[in-house]
Amino acid sequence: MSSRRKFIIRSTQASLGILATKSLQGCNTGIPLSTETNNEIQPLVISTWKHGIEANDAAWKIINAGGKAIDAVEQGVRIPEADPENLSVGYGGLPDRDGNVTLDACIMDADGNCGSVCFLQHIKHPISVARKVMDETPHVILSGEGALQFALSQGFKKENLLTDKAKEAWQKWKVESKYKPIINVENHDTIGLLAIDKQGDLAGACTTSGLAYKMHGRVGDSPIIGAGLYVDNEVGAATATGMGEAVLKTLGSFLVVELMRQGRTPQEACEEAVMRIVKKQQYKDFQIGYLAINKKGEHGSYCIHPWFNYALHKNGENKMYDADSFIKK
Ligand code: SD4
Repeated sequence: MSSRRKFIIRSTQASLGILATKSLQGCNTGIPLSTETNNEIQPLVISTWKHGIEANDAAWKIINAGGKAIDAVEQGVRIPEADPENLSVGYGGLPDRDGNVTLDACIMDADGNCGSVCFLQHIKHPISVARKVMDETPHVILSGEGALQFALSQGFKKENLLTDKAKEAWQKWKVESKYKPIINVENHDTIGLLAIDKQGDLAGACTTSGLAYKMHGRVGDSPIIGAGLYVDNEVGAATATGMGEAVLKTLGSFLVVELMRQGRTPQEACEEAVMRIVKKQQYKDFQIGYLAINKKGEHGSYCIHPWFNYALHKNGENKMYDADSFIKK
């Protein structure tokens, strides 16, 4: 058996182990809170995948203290960005096929301001560079070398982001060099985090090392406003995870928010956005997961394949939930 294949199997087993542990810890299924209605402001934090629990905690500290959603989302996603064990975000992210860790991130606030960096190397916290793009420049997106130069000019430190663990995984991949994204495993763990603060304002952040072993220079959906993330303070917010190309082709997060504007619930909007992909693309080969919230504090989630999960911090609890899926378990 090839070492790449062994790696995939090991990854799958590890992930199943995580899922088993999660269900023992009381991971909830379905979308129990998504149909509730409430006229009062419901502060909340919601984010993709299991690393969302710690990210939500950091974001919630700010929300709970009366802080702004935009600060909460930035601080929240910095937690997985700094975690060397996390193979898909920031420091420790799996590299492209040439061994370079290249990062994508974006952030958006309640006033429609946004900032983004893509194809950024050597900076541990791309989300904070994206925030600086938003706050300190007249632009929305900076990329590659220009984004790096900007980050350095803002006092960010140049670092080696390729950890031994990620390097080892890449070296195993190189034995076969087959580009085949594995659903829910290895390639899919972007963090997208959405928040409502006590003033009722929304914000979102999305950050990733992108698809593992991608072509050098590839940019996914995560740093593209409207694709990986969108926030409209009158309506709601959405974020995406999974195969970025499919989200880019449908401008998924913008679509979800626009569907909510037309009266869909967050759940209905996420389902429709997934259906747009399912109808036209080879959906069996990849995963897409959407998360959405509206102004009322209702949320929704939907994915193509089972096992996309998310963390929701609301009403004093921070818990994992499994999203409903187009393909059933
Ligand atoms: C990308 N959407 O670069 C990202 C990858 C991802 O969970 O979300 N992984 O295509």
